Amino acid sequence: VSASDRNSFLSRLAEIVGARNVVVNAADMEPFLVDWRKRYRGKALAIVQPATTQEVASVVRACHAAEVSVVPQGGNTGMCGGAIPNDAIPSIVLSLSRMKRIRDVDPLNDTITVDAGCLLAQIQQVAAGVDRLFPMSLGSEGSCQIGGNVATNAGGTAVLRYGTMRDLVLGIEAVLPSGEIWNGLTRLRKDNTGYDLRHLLVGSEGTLGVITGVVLKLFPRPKSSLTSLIAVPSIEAALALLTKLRADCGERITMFEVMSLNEFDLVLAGQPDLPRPLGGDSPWYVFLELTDPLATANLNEALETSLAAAFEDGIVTDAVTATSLTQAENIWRIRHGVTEANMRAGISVSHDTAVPVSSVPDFVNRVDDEISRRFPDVSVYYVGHLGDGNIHVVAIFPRDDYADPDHFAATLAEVNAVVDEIATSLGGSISAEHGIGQSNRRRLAAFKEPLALDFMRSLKAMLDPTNIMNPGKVI
Ligand code: FAD
Ligand code: LAC
Ligand code: ZN
Repeated sequence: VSASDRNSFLSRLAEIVGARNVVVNAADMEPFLVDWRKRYRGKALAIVQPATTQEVASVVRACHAAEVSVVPQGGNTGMCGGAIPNDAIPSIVLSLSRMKRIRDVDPLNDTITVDAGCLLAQIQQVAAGVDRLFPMSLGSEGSCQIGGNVATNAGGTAVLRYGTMRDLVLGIEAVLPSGEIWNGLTRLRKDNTGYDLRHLLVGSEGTLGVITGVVLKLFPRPKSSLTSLIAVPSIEAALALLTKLRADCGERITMFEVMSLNEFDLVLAGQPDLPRPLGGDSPWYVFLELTDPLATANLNEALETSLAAAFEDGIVTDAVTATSLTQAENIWRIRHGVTEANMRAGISVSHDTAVPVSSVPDFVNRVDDEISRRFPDVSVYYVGHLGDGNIHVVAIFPRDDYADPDHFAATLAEVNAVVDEIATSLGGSISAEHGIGQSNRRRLAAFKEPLALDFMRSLKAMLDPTNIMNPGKVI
């Protein structure tokens, strides 16, 4: 872009959103141009921060006219570099962070309608304020945005009971690559009027449009809840426990997360203020939450009965149930401390595999065997959402051994291939909840059915013929 074209483009943007909302200064742009793990760094002509859907539409049209691509960005907490420009063509980062209005709360319809830039935690709080629950729960909830959650079809710890983001969205408003505003903000629970554009936008990672508003489902707020940390001797035992608790407690199980001992130790080593809730070492731990809408539900008794039988069967060796909110929070802090702990431990690469729940033990055992045999200096840790069959294999490469970027990249590709091939042989997916972004494009091309890839490309070409929306991501 010539300097004069660039200047007239930037003035046009300033006319639309106001000069102070077009950031061009390098230092101010910096936080928007690098992902939080510092894996990806990009360039942009500007960071543009519109305040309304109309402004987003005008910005997209201006980008069209100037042949500049649009990279939507929410809280920049994504795992795959999707919100960072990849420099192939001149880009702007379109940040939704000024769009934080709660548009409507309807407790009778059990819905909330919000701007896409609302923080996830903000929506949880507004829902609680009308005695409802918005159940999406992520370690990043204080900084990720609901638009980002929809664009990545986020998962998290409550999927077992409430589903992924896709299951929680009733309506979407979006600015399409053409600059047109699609008003799909329906508050309906049933609507069979043809193809559903909403489901195309969920998980599209900014490649099919800018999500500007969403309608979300609300649920009854649990009045009883219980958190327990349970020691189990193996991943097989963890699965047997899940099966037993499902039979005994049904839908009261809201979270059932697993962690290997080495990951548990790693988190606690980095947070000396956190108490170790159980003495001794166990190969695996289960993080359990039970909830019930009844204030009088006796969750403790239900769990004790189940656990007593599980002890007898040898699938549980120890357990502690939180007796205070602080104790419960401290248990969950261990679960949510994983990502930080991994970053401290070395060059960490977190896989995001899904396999059928029944195949999780097979998956874990095969990955363990293959990686320890072929890459003895790479340590493997596990954490994940067992109830969803979604296990994060965390491979940590010692910084000293992998200081050479080419050596790291080559070994990483081999480790990825091991994990992906085992997953695929079990009918699994290479990305359960984090998405594709920049990181996983090659892996997607290698493991997705060619017909499905062709279909995705055709859809993209139809909605975005000039490829201005987040190019170089997903496909
Ligand atoms: P960003 O990172 O800003 O963007 C992500 C992608 O969405 C990009 O491709 C971007 O272009 C696109 N996008 C963002 N906003 C819009 C929009 N309005 N319209 C169109 N496209 C848009 N993820 C999970 O699924 N489960 C977890 O358990 C989980 N735990 C995490 C824990 C921690 C500590 C951290 C840091 C992250 C975790 N994540 C998890 C990943 C991340 O928080 C989610 O992917 C989240 O949904 C991203 O939201 P964001 O607003 O930060 O999006
Ligand atoms: C988790 C994120 C990394 O489950 O998805 O902790
Ligand atoms: Zn996860």
